Amino acid sequence: MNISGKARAHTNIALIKYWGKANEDLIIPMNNSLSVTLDKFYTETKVTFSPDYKKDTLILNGQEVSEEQSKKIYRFMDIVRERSQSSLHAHIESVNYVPTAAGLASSASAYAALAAACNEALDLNMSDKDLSRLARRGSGSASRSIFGGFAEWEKGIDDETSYAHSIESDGWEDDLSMIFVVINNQSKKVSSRSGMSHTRDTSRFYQYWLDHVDEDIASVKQAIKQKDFKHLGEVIEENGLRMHSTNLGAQPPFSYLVPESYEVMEIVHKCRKAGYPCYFTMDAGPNVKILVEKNNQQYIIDALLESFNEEQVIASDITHTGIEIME
Ligand code: 2P0
Repeated sequence: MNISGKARAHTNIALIKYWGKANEDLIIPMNNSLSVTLDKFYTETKVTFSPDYKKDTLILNGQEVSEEQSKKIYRFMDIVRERSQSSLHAHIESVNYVPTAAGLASSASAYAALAAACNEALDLNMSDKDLSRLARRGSGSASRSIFGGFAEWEKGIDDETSYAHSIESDGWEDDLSMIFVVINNQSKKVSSRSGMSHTRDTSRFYQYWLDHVDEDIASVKQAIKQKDFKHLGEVIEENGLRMHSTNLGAQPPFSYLVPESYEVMEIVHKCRKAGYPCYFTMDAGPNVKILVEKNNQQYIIDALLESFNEEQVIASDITHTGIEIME
């Protein structure tokens, strides 16, 4: 007998960043984080369990993934088996819907979709909170992709207490969008997992980061309540830069940002000066994401297109939709 489930999860971008783990095995973060969930980028995953399967297999975008590259997935499936007291292995088919060549595939949508598909297949009847806890075990940021709109991941102190929830926003996200500027660079990538671990362990600026992140979370929540875009933007821009500065304080230091990243930041500053509020944030790579009010979106896009080509500039709405069960 085969049992299967299929789910879709959207990716999310942190406005207040998760950077550093208190527990590497359980993926408990050092600080709370807060994100928006994007309409345009998502993952659809079908999982089928069967006594006929002797191991887990993963097909990603139509291609079988090697055992070497599936280790995180195997570990995650072991957690699912333990949680569901099942010994069945699974065949997983996953498709990432991201613009071609954009390189924006995300472990956040991947593990959120996989957690929800397993929940469906194995009839686990998990609440959103428990789904968030499960998705977190695959990748920390996946805990937030269970929810649409704004979501906060409460760091908690253990597996039980570390999960995300949505933040009431009175539909404000409908007025906002995010513009991605895709910067292709050749430099060797430091994974977010190793980057955050190295920074937590060695950065001279890391304690400063921890000392100020709760204030940032509180400020963002207040800005959402008051629908105060300027306040929101100023806080998220500062928080993102502060995260990147912790990497500069690591020993040895490193940076995800490249000259084109700074070029985009400069364009954002110019747009603001011209009276079009918009604010940037960057993650574990050189791409820049710009939060903007929808009515100003086109102005910012036009400004970016003076320096970047059309494939590099992609706008996405923020979606209300959290995890979706598909069949
Ligand atoms: C975030 N990032 O809050 C931060 C900001 C990147 C920069 O979460 O080790 O793939 O799997 O828990 O979730 C990316 O890290 O890391 C990330 P793991 P994850 O979105």
